[in-house]
Amino acid sequence: ASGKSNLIDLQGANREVKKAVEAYWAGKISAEELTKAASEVKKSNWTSIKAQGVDFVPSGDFTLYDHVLDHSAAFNVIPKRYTGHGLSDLDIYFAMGRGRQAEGVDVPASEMKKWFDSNYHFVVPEFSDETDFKLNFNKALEEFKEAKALGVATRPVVLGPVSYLVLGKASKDAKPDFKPISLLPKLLPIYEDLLSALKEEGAEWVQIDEPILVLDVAATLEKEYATAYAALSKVAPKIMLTTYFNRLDSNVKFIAQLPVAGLHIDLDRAPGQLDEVVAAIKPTNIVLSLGVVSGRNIWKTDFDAAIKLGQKAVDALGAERVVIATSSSLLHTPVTLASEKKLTEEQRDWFSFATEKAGEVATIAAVLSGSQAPEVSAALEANKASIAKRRAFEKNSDDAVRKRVAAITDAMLERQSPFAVRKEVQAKHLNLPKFPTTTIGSFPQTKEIRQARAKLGKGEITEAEYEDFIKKEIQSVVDFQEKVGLDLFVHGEPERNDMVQYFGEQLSGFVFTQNAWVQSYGSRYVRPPIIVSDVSRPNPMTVKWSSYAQSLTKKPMKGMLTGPVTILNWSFPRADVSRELQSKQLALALRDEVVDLEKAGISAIQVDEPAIREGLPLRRSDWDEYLKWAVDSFKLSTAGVTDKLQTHSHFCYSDFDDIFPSIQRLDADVISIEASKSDMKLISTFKRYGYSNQIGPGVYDIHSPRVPGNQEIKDRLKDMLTILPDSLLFVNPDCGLKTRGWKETEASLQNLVEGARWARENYA
Ligand code: THG
Ligand code: ZN
Repeated sequence: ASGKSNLIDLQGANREVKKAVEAYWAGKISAEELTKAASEVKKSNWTSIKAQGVDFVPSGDFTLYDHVLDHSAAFNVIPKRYTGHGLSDLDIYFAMGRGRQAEGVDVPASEMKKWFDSNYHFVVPEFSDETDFKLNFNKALEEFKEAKALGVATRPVVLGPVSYLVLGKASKDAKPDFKPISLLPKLLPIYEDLLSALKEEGAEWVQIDEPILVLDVAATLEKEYATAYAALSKVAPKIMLTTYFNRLDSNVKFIAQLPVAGLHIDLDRAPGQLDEVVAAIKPTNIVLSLGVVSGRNIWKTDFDAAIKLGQKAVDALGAERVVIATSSSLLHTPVTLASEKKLTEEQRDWFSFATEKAGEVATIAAVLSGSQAPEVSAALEANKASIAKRRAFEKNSDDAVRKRVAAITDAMLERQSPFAVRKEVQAKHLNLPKFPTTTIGSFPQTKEIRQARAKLGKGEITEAEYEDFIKKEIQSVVDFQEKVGLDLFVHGEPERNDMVQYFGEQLSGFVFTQNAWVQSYGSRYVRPPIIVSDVSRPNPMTVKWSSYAQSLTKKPMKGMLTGPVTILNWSFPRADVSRELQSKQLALALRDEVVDLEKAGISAIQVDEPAIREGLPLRRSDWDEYLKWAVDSFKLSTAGVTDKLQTHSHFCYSDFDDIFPSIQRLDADVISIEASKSDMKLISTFKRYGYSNQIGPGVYDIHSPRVPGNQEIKDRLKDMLTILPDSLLFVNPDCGLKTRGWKETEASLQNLVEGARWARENYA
């Protein structure tokens, strides 16, 4: 067995790539300086991974924005709206990722989608029969050479042709029945050029990612896979066909027949698939790469368990046919534990970030190769001790919390009365006009707010001074909403950094990092908190701010919380208990908060679940189980109130077709959804299924600084009202305003309020 690791895209321990990219956008550094900064990060990745003892160091996976977008740029999959403006190739690339509005150019960003079940977003390629594939540049080759010049032999990584096409979508001008996969014959020659150039340059292996192989849809793509890999294997270096995030299931039958030299499987997510995969490839010469070190969590690998799996494969296939690897790209984990100065020794000993994981891969591989080296034995012993200590800690359950979870009843999940009754009660209590206007919760997080928080962190201002500052911010957000004439107010969330971080910090059972950033999209990063033990709420979390905000106005103030499923999905969860248990613990903590908010005089509370869709298992056969506990958790968190309390929820990026009955089952009084980009398709879904509660499909897209025109908003409302009953419609933007500036926020919301007034007059 030999070491290996399929890292993608480590962005530098201090977010060097983010900083350089944003500096480039701001015109502070040149394209050359950006390239240089990128090279530094690549160099440090290659050398540090190699230093950890990994044999197969990946290259070609580095990105300035998104690795799927890199393929689109390289393959000339560039929608026409981005060309012809005289932009450089680099600026076209960024325009596709984030849009561009400057110097007479006004193009929106391409659509982004969640990357499988992760919190990473990729830029969706757009295809049609007009797509004119060309190899504009060979990034894999360039980076292979760049690493070679530094003395590091690497294994280039590319996204495979079938996954690349299937992850994309038909462009707006494509003919109605167009399917991106129909372009495979046209795309394959591009891959052949790319791969044969790698072989000529001396690459022994290439890693070709085909993550689609873990989805149900792969079963319908057997022919395409056979055609593609028959063609590619003729010209490519040895192909390591790489899958991750789930099990291959029956797809393994055709996968084992593909002419590839290696197959990588995820044994972190799906350890149970090992026997079946081994049996399927045993008669072939395929090398099996075992993803035993998790690319998705931050827990130290249990070497004994990993070695057991590895030994099984070695016994069946022989050591020369087994490779040890991380389960997936390490894009989803922070760069290095070395940056964490505030963890206790005990906590530090539990974790392993990307760099440390590369070392784990090397050690496990060394053990399986029969190494007797003293440092290998020492690492093995140290791991045993760490794992034992963590297991001992895991026994410290919070009995009160466990008992409370065990005592959850069905009645606790239901509101006192059905929606139809609640709607009447709330109408009287809240006294909102028809077509009520509201926002999703956050208002612009200005530089001043970030600075105040930073100053508090550094001790440059006192807690009291910080609170005064936040109060002033809330006051000004309230004044603003009075002035614009909104109906249901929010306090603006100036006190929050990232919402998940904010709630995690106030709940017990979480641990925080200083620098454990993970890319969410482009130059945007999040720092997921880590759930390490049973979760509970020591004190009210938001009551102080919400009731202060309510005291400033006669308009109803919406309380603002993040839901249990989203907190779970956007944290690093524990690995020793189920996600269901963690979600229910979070739900009980939030339930207490919701009840306390009502007691404090708040009459509407929004519990956001933007991540409920992304947490959906990748295989349909696993959906029901997830949806049951996910929906139950949301209901548990919101159902402890009287009929007077109006519950809201918000969902981002939601493709609801699949999970509609679950959205209905949440039984929120009002939901707001991101609909402004998906052209009413989403709203039709609600019509088709007959959604019965109130709904606010976003009337404009907040992800861009563009101000929606007056008429544009009226047109949207008109469209919506052809589908939705007027008594159910709320009027709101499609997401929170935190990343926006005040200027466009004011102009946009003025138009929004005007739109609602117009609707009131015309749909009386
Ligand atoms: N929180 C978390 N995950 C998320 C979102 C979130 N995933 C989906 C979506 N929202 C992603 N959107 C963003 C938007 C902005 C930022 C990150 C993710 C952001 N990040 C700052 C940055 O990169 O500069 C750093 C964070 C900060 O300063 O607070 O602005 O809302 N968990
Ligand atoms: Zn949103």
